[in-house]
Amino acid sequence: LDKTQILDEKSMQRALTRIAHEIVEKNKGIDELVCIGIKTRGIYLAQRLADKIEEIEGKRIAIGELDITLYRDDLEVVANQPIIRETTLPFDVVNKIVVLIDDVLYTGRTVRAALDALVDIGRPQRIQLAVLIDRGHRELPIRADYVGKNVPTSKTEIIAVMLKEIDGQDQVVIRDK
Ligand code: 3GP
Ligand code: 5GP
Ligand code: MG
Repeated sequence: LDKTQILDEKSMQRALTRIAHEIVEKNKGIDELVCIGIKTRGIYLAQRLADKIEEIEGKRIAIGELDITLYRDDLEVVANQPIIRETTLPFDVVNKIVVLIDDVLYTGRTVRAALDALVDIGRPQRIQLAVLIDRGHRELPIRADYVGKNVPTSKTEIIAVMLKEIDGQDQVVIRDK
């Protein structure tokens, strides 16, 4: 099983630090800004970005969670229709600038489902997307505003995103399934 490291702990931290700065710069501060993490690892990435933004701006932004389940047989098959399982948003999204955060962007269907859920809840002023890895192969007209690293992949490759909070270490590796 061939594995190649794409990000180590340091480079992951640097990528997240850069994205935090980009978010603050693009939005000219953090007024009305909220972060929403998508299911497991996006939630930890949202917390880390909020930490970094707080270091930069001296103020904490609100964080929410979206749990999106994909109908699929296994990891190799990303099915057609992701559904929203649980949503924890301790704030009103109306007129907010919402930054959605996920670990990996692939077909774009997860993000589309997240957008659907969001606009059902309320009408944000603006929605942006931040991902740690963009692995290509989009099946919908969706792109990220903030990208940790673009990683061209074949469809048979799998990107493993490991975060200290759940995996005991920070790194991203690419491997063939
Ligand atoms: P996450 O919940 O932290 O995002 O989908 C369950 C987990 O499996 C996800 O973790 C995701 O990182 C991981 N995963 C690895 N490869 C794939 C893949 O090809 N498709 C999907 N949907 N998830 C994958
Ligand atoms: P999409 O809906 O864009 O096809 O896939 C995005 C979701 O599927 C993300 O939440 C991500 O966790 C997961 N995903 C898709 N491909 C990969 C991959 O190669 N590695 C990991 N870790 N997650 C993936
Ligand atoms: Mg994910």
